[in-house]
Amino acid sequence: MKRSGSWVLGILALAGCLSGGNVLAADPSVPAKPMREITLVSVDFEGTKVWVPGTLVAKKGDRVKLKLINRIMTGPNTHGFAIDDFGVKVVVARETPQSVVFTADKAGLFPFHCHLHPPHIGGQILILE
Ligand SMILES: [Cu+2]
Repeated sequence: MKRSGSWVLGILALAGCLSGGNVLAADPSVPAKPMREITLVSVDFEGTKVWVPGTLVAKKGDRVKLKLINRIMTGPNTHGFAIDDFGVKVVVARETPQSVVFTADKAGLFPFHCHLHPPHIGGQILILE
């Protein structure tokens, strides 16, 4: 008897986990379109200004929110962040993080860069089909 009782408990626990997952998936507060949030930091790496990470990934149709932080402590107070293919162009002051949202409405590999300083190393965003 005791053995079958623990079976029942095990099945109930499993059912609870499964229904819990279903409840979360059906939660109406979860937006239909995912918002993909990515934080980028501009740093000085041994004398080279670079946005990190250098490669971002999203899926076509995603809303992409980029949080941009300028942590370069020397030189100009501002650095730029631009993705020309998506009309993104932001100036980020050292003490003032910025956020920008855009829709990844086309797939492909698109460069981003600092539009204020051409030598500042940018990167790329890969939008998957
Ligand atoms: Cu720059």
